[in-house]
Amino acid sequence: TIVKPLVIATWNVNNATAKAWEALQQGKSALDAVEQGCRVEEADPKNQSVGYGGLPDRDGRVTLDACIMNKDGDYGAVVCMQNIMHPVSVARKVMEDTPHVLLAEVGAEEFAVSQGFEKTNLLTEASKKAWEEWKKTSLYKPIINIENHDTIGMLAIDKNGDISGACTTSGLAYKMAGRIGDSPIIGSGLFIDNEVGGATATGLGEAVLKTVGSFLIVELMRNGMSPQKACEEAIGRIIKKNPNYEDFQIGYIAVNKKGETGSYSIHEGFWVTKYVNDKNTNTASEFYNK
Ligand code: SD4
Repeated sequence: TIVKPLVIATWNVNNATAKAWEALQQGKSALDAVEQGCRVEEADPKNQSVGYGGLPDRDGRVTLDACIMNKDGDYGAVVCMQNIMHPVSVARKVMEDTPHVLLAEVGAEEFAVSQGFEKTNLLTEASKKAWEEWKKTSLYKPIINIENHDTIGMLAIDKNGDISGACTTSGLAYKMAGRIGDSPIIGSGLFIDNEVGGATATGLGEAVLKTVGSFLIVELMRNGMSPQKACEEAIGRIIKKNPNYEDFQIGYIAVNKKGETGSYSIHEGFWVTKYVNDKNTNTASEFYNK
């Protein structure tokens, strides 16, 4: 049996999956659903890893990364963009209304403004305070599951059985200026192949980028692995290549064409939100480092 519609996302993001589910119930596409779902987290100042209220880089600038991918394998992304609250929607515009797939920094921001997006100061008082506190030591050592938590990666299957995905983040807190993570990069933070399934990542982007994690998961599923086993294998690659894996967290989620899902992380503490059969549930992911 094929499970549809379905929404699955990284971390505890019930409002976001509920919004995506609502879109699917209205008969909208999986693409609309993931965009609308991700916008909920982008607008939420309490989520300090995404959009408005995101923690800034070392110099106090909030720079956003996001991407989106549709059922036809089209992709759009923005990287290191400032002052625009909804990078996932700008990414969709890049995909649909430009001849390109990836726009960066000022170019992305100017494109967004040309498309009617408003400029907003994304640095909230709370995030500014956290940054000022951080500056006292300027120690760069993210704390697993605490700092750099809550990047949203979302996958959805609509009533036609078509799959789309999106991923949006403010990246690692106190990153170097210009640093770009895995989240907006095709195949790393997100990959969709509508014949096979989709995958998305959260955690230390550098480790995901080096193993092209989401593409790897989709290819493993293409070769017959379940979403769960494919996530485990992708985490296994990271463990093998990073003797210091104790120091960082990565979480993957995946879905296949049948609507089977999986998730796996290096450490305990990674949560997954799934909306299916009219129920929104949070599940603690299986993890490697027991
Ligand atoms: C990054 N993967 O920029 C993102 C961070 C993240 O929850 O996932 N935070 O590396």
